[in-house]
Amino acid sequence: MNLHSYAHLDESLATKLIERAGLGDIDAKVRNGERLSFDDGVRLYETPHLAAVGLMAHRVRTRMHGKKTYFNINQHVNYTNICIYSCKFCAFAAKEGEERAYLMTPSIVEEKVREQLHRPVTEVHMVAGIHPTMPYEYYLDVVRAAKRARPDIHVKAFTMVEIDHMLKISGKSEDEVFADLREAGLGSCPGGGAEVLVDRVHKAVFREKQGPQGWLDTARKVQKAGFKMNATMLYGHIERTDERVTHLIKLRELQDECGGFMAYIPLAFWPYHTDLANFGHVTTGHLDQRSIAVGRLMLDNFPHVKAYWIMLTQESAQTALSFGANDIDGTVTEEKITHDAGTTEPQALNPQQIAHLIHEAGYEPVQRTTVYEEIAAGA
Ligand code: V47
Repeated sequence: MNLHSYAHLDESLATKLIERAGLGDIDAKVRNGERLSFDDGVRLYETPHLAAVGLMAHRVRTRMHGKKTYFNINQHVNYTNICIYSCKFCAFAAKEGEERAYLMTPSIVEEKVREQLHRPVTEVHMVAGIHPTMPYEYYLDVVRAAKRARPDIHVKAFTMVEIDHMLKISGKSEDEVFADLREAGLGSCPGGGAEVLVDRVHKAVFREKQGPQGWLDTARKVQKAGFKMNATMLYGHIERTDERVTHLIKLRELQDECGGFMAYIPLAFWPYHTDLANFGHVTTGHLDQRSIAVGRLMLDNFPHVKAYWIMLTQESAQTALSFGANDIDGTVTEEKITHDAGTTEPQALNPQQIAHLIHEAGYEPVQRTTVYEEIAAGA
């Protein structure tokens, strides 16, 4: 039997397993490239047959990306943890005057980026709390500082919550703010702050902060202004299955309209030191893999699904590559948000460690830029 017929055998076994799981109708849609419905999404989240869901997602991933698994060499800078909001899931935020509160001046941000000049970093990822008093110019200066330290770096910064805040305090039109950000050197936006795009969850765990409609409206503005961005979902706390599916469908609709999303990133909730610490447990391996797989299957118009190793853990992120994920994020360097909430993952991985995780799982590591251009090995 040659390799080709083995592949056939695998395919027919997979199909049989999916049919036995009672998911043949969804599989037929996936194979024909048909869009999955809300009810399909709920079934994918609720079926006990996780392997069948994973196989379907894996087929989609393979169709789109083969064995390629993307990563980048990046650095995180969380320029302040001082935040006017008190989201129940967040252990990172602090109030002014607290011992752990900090604020980086633009020159500290510049220094942080300079510290990594000996590494081939291509992206700085900057998100932070919503500071009560820093003026609009501060945000532009933070971007300018990163670019001053490393002019060729891609600045991926500011969640929709931060962008909305800037729009409000700038005293300028939306067009002017986006022009200022572009001129300062902003390249794209990360996908944080979406949490779960459903009013019930918003009221219960992040009521003071921008809600579902606000996040979507700001994302629309950002994409219409020509910036690419990512989208996340914070899962594994109080959200219900139907709410997860609603979240995915809202993202899918916005992508149909604007097309500016690059990756979907399900973020596993870490409860320690948060107001939801009584949860007492982290997400399960089952829910982690299912979140990746259902995201891949529902978000038929998203090019990439990212397994963010810091929140998933390296083990779960590696497994996720066979459940629909085709990206594992990057080297990171000095992550604070998940570490404040209790992760025991390292602060950073080097490119060799990332490539090892990907290789060992049977995939091909491909270094990318923030916007998914491939960087040739040794470049
Ligand atoms: O917006 C906060 C989440 C986000 C916790 O776009 C928590 O490439 C888990 O969005 N447990 C920030 N999650 C991180 C983020 C991100 C990370 C990596 C890559 C990209 C990208 C985006 O983290 C926040 C919030 O949704 N978060 N607290 C917690 N205790």
